[in-house]
Amino acid sequence: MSSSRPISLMRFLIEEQRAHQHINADLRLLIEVVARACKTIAIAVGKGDLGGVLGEAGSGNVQGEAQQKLDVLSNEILLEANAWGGHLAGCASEEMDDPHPIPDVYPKGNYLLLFDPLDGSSNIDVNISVGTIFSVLRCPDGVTEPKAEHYCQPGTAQVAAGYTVYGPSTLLVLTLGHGTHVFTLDRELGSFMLTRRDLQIPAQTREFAVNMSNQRHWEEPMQRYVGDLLAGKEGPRGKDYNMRWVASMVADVHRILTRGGIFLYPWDRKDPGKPGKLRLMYEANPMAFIVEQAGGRATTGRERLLDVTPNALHQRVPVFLGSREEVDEATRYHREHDAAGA
Ligand code: AFP
Repeated sequence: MSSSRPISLMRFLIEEQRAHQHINADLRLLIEVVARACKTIAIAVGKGDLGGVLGEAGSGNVQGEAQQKLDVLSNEILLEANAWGGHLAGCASEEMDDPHPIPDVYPKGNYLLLFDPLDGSSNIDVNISVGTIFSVLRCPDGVTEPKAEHYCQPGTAQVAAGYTVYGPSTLLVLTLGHGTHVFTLDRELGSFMLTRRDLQIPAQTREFAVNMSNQRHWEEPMQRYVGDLLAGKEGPRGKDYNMRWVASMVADVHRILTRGGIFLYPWDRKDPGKPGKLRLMYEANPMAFIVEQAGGRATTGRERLLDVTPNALHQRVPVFLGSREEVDEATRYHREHDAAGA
C-alpha cells in the first residue's frame, strides 16, 4: 500500500455525494448506518466462544434452515440500526418471512434495504470467514407501506450493494454503481478505510469454486463444463485448473474479486423443485452488481443475473459469477445445450 493515508468510508461517501453527485444525503446515511451495524456484528463474531454467541439458536428461518445464534443477533443489529434514521421505507431479510416495516414513531425514507445478515453462518462454529450481504433499492413512488411485491425488482434497479467479510481482517466491499471499492476496518480507529479503489477482476482465470459433492445431481451442460476444467492441459480448455470452496459466499466471492476465478452454484436434481440454492434478492443480485462493477460477469448459466425478474422475495436462483471470459464460457455450454435441444 502507498505511504499516503487511506481515506475513511465517511470521506469517500461525502466525496461521492459532493464532488461526483453519485449519491444523495439519504443514501450516504444509509450506507454509513449499515457499515456501523456491520462493525457491531464484527465485534460479536470476533468474540467467538467468549461472547456466548456460537451454536444454533434452536429456530429455523423461512428457508427451513437452522438459524445460528449469530444469525439472529446480526439480524437484530441491522434492523435496530436502520429503524430510526429516516432513510428507509422498509427492510427485508433472508432470516424473516415478510418485509419488516419501519416503526410508526420514526420518519420514513425512500429506500428499501435487503440483507443476508450473516452469510455462511454454518461456518461460524469452525472459525471460518462469514459476512453480511446487502442490497439497496428505491421504494416505488407513492408506496408508504412496502409489501413483498415492492421489493421484487430486478437487480438492475439496485442503487447500491455491498458485503462485509469478517475474516482475518474485516472488509467492506461496496458499489454505488460507479465501480467496486474495498474498505478495511481499522480496529483501533473503529473506521472503515478505503484500501482499494475501482477493483477489477482479472478477465481470465485458472480457478473455479463449486461444491463438487453435488456433481452427480448436475444437469448435462454443467457436467460437461466442469469435466472440461478437470481435464486440464490435455482437455479442450488447454490449461490446468485449481479448485477452492470455502462454502461462505462472501469469502469465495472476495477471493474471486481479488485474484479472479469463477463461482458456480447451479441448479441440481438433488432438490429439483428448487431453482438453485442461493437467494436472488439477498445473495445473487448484490454480488452480481458488485462483480459487474468490477468488470466481471454474473449469469444464471443462461441469462444475465441482474435481468432476472423476481417473482418472490425469497426466490432462489442458479449463480455463475466471476472472471468475465470464464463465466461467458460456462454460460456458452448451457446455451449451446439448450439450443441443441430446442
Ligand atoms: P449458510 O449461510 O447456511 O452457511 O449457507 C451459505 C451459503 O448460502 C453460501 O454462503 C455458500 O456459498 C453456500 O451456501 C454453500 O453451500 P454448500 O453448503 O452447499 O456448500
